[in-house]
Amino acid sequence: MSGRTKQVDQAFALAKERYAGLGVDVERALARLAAIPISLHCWQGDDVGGFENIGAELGGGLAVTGSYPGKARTPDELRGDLDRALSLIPGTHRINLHASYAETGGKRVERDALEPAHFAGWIDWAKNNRLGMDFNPTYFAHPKAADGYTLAHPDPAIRRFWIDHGIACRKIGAAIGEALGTPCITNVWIPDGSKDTPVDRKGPRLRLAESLDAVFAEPIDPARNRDAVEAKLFGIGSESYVVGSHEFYLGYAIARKKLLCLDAGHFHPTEVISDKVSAVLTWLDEILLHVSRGVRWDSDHVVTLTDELQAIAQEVVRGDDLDRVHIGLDFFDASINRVAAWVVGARCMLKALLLALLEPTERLRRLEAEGDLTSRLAMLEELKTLPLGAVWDYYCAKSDVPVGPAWIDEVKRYEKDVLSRRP
Ligand code: RNT
Ligand code: ZN
Repeated sequence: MSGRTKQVDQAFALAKERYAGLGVDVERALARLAAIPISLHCWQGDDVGGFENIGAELGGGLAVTGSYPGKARTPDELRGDLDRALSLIPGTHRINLHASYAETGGKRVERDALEPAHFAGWIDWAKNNRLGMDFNPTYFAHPKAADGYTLAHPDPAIRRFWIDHGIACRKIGAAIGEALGTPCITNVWIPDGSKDTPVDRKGPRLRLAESLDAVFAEPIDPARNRDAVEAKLFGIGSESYVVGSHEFYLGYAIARKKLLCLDAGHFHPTEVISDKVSAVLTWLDEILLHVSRGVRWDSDHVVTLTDELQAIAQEVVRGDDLDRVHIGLDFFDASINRVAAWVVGARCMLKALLLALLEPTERLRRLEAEGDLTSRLAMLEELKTLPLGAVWDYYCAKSDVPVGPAWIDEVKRYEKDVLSRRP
């Protein structure tokens, strides 16, 4: 066990007693935590670049700022960086891949012609590392998306191209799920929208519904692939109107039995997805989360242990919905070490889940039911300073990943030996 010291063990033993005093079974919480996969988004490793080299701007309202050295330039580099990040995150996780990360052996393959074979490198790697994998069609960074419209485009030929891309991606998703023995969540997000006030808000939405129906026409075994749709409030260049808004996709997901993807940055700044989890799960079987951190806007900052992150984890755990909520990360920061960004975000997500799993929820529920709102408030605040850190350290040690800030040294070493040698 890396980093398992007498100090870690002793602190854990004391913490365990402390939690037991509140009726919390720490070992059970850790066993549950170990079973929760976090889907690590490949695009943090190369600033959403992908490997197509078609010279198109990122577009789609996506913007990555910063120029920290060492970004991955090839699939092998990206997988190497992911390997390093995963070695610093306790538990068994998943990788979230975009279609633009296909390996086409130097040949130009159009997005509507992509096949599972173009992802064989990723699938083999995931298999060897016992990772599950999720997938996303890429509806941006492409000449046919340059005017900001894809599945809702007024030109039927452009729509057809993007429908075929969606169809190809679901087949790739199914192949991934089949190969890895765990369903692939294939998430559709499109940038379609308009910078200034449109006259026709209805037409594009009707076209989007029709295009989505065409993408999803072929039934696929949910044991292999499950479809998700991701809404958004606004983007750079789509400030006044987004075709795939929250109401649009919530309705679509319910009507067509799809997963709804809730991205933490895709709502009004005072709106939170933690409150939406139980609301949408009343009507949907499963959802996908894109856990992100907006700062003043949908800025996609690295996820940290904020109140909202804790609230998201609480909602999933308190609702006993861990098997209905798929947790993925979605942020991109090029101003810091990119491997560290993954590790910070994933470790924070796991800490938030552990915090929720260590909560004496039954006791809190009882106080609430009895109308003792004074004790509920007081208890919730007392819980915040319980020895979570001692339990987390022990979990890291037991999972063979560095305890506490020791992982930073590992990333620094990797930066010196590997990342800094990338021109
Ligand atoms: C964009 C969406 C989407 C992307 C990724 C790269 O606003 O959040 O999920 O971040 O597909
Ligand atoms: Zn997202």
